[in-house]
Amino acid sequence: MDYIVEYKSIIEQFAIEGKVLDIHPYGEGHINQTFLVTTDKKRYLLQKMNTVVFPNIENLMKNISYVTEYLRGKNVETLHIVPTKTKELYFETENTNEYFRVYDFIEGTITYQQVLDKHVFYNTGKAFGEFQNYLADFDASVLVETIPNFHNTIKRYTDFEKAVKEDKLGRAKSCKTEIDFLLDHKNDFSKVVDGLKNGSIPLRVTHNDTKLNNILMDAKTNEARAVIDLDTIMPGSLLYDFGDSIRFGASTAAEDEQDLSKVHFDLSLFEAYASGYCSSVAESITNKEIELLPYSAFLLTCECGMRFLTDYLLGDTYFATKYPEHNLVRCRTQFKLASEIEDNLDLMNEIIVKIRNK
Ligand code: ADP
Ligand code: GN1
Ligand code: MG
Repeated sequence: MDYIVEYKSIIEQFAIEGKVLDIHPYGEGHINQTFLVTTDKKRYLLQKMNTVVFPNIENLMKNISYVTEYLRGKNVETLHIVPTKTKELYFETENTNEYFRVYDFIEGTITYQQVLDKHVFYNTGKAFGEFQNYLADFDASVLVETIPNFHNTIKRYTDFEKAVKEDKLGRAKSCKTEIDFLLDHKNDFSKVVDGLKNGSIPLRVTHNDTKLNNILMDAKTNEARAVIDLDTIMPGSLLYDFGDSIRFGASTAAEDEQDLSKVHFDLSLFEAYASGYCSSVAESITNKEIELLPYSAFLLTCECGMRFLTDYLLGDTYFATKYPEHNLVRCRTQFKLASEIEDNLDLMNEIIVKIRNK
């Protein structure tokens, strides 16, 4: 596809500097379509937003605008929305109802798809913890819940059961082991939902999608520069953010590795991230949250696998996929990791106690 032909008229709706030289797909996100735009002056990130996932783009962009302005007010490096020439936060095409936004490309940074160095993961943990601190006094009432029940694992489980029952595409027979894994763990998914409900876990403003490729690291120093992908900033639990980082980053393989013998939960990566994270949130994290940090890694890994499996059963309508079994492959890595995490919960607890007593 000639991306310049396809998207030049779109990018020109925005208040960008310079003449467009190149446009091509960029990054490994599963939700939006992302393009790197190069002009003779600057680089930009153009995104076609996913309206299946985010039906209310106006509220979504208002959320991001509030959060980024707030962070900038604290001198924190963050996404910079490039408005349209008519000063809107996004552009909607006239006939096809496609929605686009543009950010400044944050130069001199790198995104990792896998942890190659423990110290980088420590830095990531520290940065996501700091991000939690920055959001601590953000007024949650201005935020619209962009995806209701996003991390409501119980609701996710009900959706999964429904997808199995309907089995629209006749795929359930090819994933019996994975379905059984979830049925066997049916009673293990409620601790955070219940804790939020009964008040034993505090409701905070959280990122909710803290995987490694949603943070930009400085290309020279490997220090964290900016937390990105702010689409899911909503009220939630700190445990969602911690658990999701571990599920993605503390694996020895990619999220879609087909050879499961390469996929393992790495306890030393867990320790690195937890050390960084706890060093940032030491003052604000509650005892209950500390107690549930290891469990949150298990929970979020199961939940993500459950979501991949549900999408596979429903015909891949949510996550971007590159081949027909892609969601099933992703689900398998998550369940392999979840089992190993489950086996390591005691050791993970000991690590957390050690970190806290340092
Ligand atoms: P998705 O919602 O599909 O995950 P993201 O917003 O995470 O999309 O963007 C996809 C990828 O694009 C990120 O993982 C990152 O590598 C890159 N990216 C996004 N925004 C920027 C930015 N402003 N500057 C540099 N890279 C970015
Ligand atoms: C999606 O948008 P992206 O690729 O950073 C998803 C997350 C999943 C993740 C799995 C809005 O994240 O919830 O954990 O894929 N984002 C949304 O890799 O659903
Ligand atoms: Mg992303």
